[in-house]
Amino acid sequence: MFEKLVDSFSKIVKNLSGKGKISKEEIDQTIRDIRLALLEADVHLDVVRELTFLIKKEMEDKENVEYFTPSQLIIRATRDKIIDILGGQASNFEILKNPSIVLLVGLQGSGKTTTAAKLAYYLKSLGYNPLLVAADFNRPAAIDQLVYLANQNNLPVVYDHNSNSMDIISKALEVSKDQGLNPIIVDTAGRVHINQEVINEIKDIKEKFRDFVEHSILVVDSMVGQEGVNIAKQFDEKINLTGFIVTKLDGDARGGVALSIRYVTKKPLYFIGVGEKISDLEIFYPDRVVSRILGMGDILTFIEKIEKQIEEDELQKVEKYLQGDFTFNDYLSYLRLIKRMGDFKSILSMLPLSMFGINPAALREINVDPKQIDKIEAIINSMTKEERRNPDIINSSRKARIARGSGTSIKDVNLILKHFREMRKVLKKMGNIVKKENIPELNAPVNTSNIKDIMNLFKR
Ligand SMILES: Nc1nc2c(ncn2[C@@H]2O[C@H](COP(=O)(O)OP(=O)(O)OP(=O)(O)O)[C@@H](O)[C@H]2O)c(=O)[nH]1
Ligand SMILES: [Mg+2]
Repeated sequence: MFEKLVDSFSKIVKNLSGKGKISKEEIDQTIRDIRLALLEADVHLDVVRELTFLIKKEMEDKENVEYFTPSQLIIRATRDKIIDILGGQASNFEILKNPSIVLLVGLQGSGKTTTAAKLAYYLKSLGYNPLLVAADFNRPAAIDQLVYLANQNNLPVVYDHNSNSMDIISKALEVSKDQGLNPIIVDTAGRVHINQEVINEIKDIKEKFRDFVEHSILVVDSMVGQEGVNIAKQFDEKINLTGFIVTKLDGDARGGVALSIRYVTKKPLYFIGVGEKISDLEIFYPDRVVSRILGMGDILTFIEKIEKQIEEDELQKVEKYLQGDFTFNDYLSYLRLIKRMGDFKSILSMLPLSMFGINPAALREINVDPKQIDKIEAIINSMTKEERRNPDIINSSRKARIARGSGTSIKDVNLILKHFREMRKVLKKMGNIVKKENIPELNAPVNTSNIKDIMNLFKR
């Protein structure tokens, strides 16, 4: 799985290794190589466009160039941006209803029946008592296939060759109630193409059992390549899916469908099928997938070390702020740091908060919207050098000019000024406490609600 990408990326990195600096042309060439590598691995065109755009931006970022060599930069950018495209973290497959129906749908041969059994087996290992339902009345052998898999693995299954999909699901609901089995995993009929018949059947099931259907999962065969994403999109538009499982990744050297489905549909890829055995179903972990693709453990570790160093450099800056030396330029680099790190948590962990009796865990919920930061950046960029150094000179006519220049409103500018002043005040206050007592263990009181208010500004 992903062998093609592993191969391409190792070549791309090899081309750059040993280089201390690269030209604009070399960046462009690298981006072209990445584009080709992704396309050859069946990654969807929309995803290829977005990824190459983001990776290029990251490679051209002046701050990055200061810290990383070109080959490190490319690995780092690729790692971060693919993880972003994949949604960051694994999507948690939750069963909240009781009874809960999990519908598995998909084209013929995509792996529905096998996956139904695998999913039941997996959920059983978590402590659930799942119930399988054979609701594929298209092909008589389909029912036998599920029953066989269920019996082999000690999984309860409801079936009846002389029934139909609606009745068998009703029956399963009764069994689930009588025997305390949940969730109910339904194997549905596959078709060669997406047609009205298959759509109607699923729609009818969803309608009739609407109180219980918690998941409608499309099972997609990785081997169908780019087409898999189109199938996913069409199914989703017609029957509103809750997520995906991509199968047969073990036999596919490309694997682009698994990398594209989430970005294109904005719905989670919960699991991947990685073999024919009952246990060959894995949670889709974006970071593990990316480590596998890049396959460069030692370089990744080295990059993490540098990132740590950057954090330490930032910590030194914080000390400067604590001495009251805080201008809009600092504020801007603060914001950029926040944007780079994605949220406020990392910044908070760098501030010696516990020293001031503030529990960093209490602030864990705070997140920053990067779009909001772009807006604040625009405002600061519209200030003159003098205004940035000494914001107290910003009067109403200057405010109007700044708002116009940044395409924002005076209200926005006021909000940022207020935030800046409060931040400066708090930093100075922290600094004074450190200076006065000169011992780190002190339990100095600081008004924590004030800090929370400031942090909350970013939440809007
Ligand atoms: N290698 C591999 N084979 C898989 C995987 N998932 C399913 N298969 C195989 O793919 C074939 C088709 O799987 P099924 O589960 O029967 O597919 P289906 O969607 O139920 O097919 P229909 O009922 O005919 O629509 C079987 O031979 C499975 O063993 C996987 O993750 N890896
Ligand atoms: Mg089947």
